[in-house]
Amino acid sequence: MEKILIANRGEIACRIMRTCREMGIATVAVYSDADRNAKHVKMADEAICIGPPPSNQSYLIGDNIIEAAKKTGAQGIHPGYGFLSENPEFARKVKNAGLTLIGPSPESMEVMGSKLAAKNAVKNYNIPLVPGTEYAISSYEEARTKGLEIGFPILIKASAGGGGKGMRVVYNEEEFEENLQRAQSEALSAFGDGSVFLEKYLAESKHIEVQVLCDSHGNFIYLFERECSIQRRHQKVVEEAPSAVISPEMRKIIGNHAVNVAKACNYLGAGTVEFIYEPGGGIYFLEMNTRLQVEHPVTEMITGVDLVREQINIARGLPISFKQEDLKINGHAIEVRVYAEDPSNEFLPDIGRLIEYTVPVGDGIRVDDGFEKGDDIPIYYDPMIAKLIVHAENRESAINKMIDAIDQYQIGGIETTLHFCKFAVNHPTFRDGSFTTKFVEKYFNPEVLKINDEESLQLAAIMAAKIAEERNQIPQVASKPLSPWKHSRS
Ligand code: MV4
Repeated sequence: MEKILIANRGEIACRIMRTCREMGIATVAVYSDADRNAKHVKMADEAICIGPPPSNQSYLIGDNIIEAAKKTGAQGIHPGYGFLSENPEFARKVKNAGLTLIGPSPESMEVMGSKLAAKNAVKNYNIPLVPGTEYAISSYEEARTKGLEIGFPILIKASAGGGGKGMRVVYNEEEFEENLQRAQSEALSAFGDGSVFLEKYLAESKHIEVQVLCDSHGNFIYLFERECSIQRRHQKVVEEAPSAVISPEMRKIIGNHAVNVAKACNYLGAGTVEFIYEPGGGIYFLEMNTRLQVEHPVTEMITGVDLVREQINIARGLPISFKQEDLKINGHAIEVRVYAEDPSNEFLPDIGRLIEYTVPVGDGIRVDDGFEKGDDIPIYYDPMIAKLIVHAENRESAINKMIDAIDQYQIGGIETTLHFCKFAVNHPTFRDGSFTTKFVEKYFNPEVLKINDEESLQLAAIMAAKIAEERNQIPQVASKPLSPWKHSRS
């Protein structure tokens, strides 16, 4: 494999190209009309336009992407995350075109794409599952009988759902039947599959996931866990590795569970096995994500492994470059996601031009981004513009480094979630590790960010006074008025 097409955009396309370059592999970018001048296009050796801005007319058209690979002579396709990355049909088409998809087989994607099929696949491996049904509910009578056995609160989940889509919490029998019907019809219209199942709802729990790598030589390796409990509407905000609450003994146990889940679906490449952990209770397998994840850098920071390099070598038929015994956890890493959203305005996407953009620098600071100063943030895609990752010798130093890095990060022209991220990592509940997936709901309201705003206002007042002082000493030069803070949306 000497040339790889990256079937993605933004930070992840840039991230993948960085490793390709280090490996001496040529890169092909694909782009929509909205991304003509994007960073990932400039970074690539070659670039091909695959359609108009909406992703269902460009980044989601598998045939056009395969055509672009053939035309440029790329032998491999890296799908990144999102878009076509977990689409078994696309994986099959890539194979049939004589190309290599850097990812698992279409069969693995199919099994893990269905939560019920996934639960069935792991049956013989003694993997702990949340109390619930391992089959689709066919009638309310059946649901009621099973539900009373499980006990409220109950979570109704769509088998074909993912990332929190198609979930409904039921607190008592009275609201059960209506919620069941709603969940089934929502699942049918959203995924074309109305299958739903029941689980005991673990309200105050932690999201723990284990990174795995599997090669074609029978090696299955776990690269420890990440904790991603701080989420907002199923969008992760803060991720870290390792988790503050997983003991070394438990780490081994869940690592082995994760490897067994991967074995159960004949997995190949990089994957993530998701668990839910109830502190003081159990830890249970939820689902497997058959792609490279957004938060993979925190695992790279604590293990020293380049996951994209391993993915590419595995796709080439090479073995993983290390053994399980070679791995150890080095320090602590935290990632925050920088979204072009306004936390004080219900997190509405804030599009516009990056008129100021300076990334933090320093030892153990990594920024994975897909934009440059002067770029316009398009409205058509995910609003995540960058990931800020820090690595330090322990968790407390990592938190402090993150706060310092956030303070250094300068973004003007659009609102971002950076303030919100600072609020989260600086919160006592984050610092002491006791936070759960309820963190944002419990502790966040737009008022908490105003404290920061007042600080900035004070700072702005001091700076304004200083500038006025300088202007009295230096002859004034006429300049066009330009607000550095906000650009019109036109
Ligand atoms: C759960 C759960 C509690 N109990 N399952 C959400 C996404 C999907 N990957 C699995 N998810 C969850 N499954 C049981 N039985 C909690 C979550 C969950 C969550 C739920 C509500 C609000 C935010 C959440 C964040 C992470 C996980």
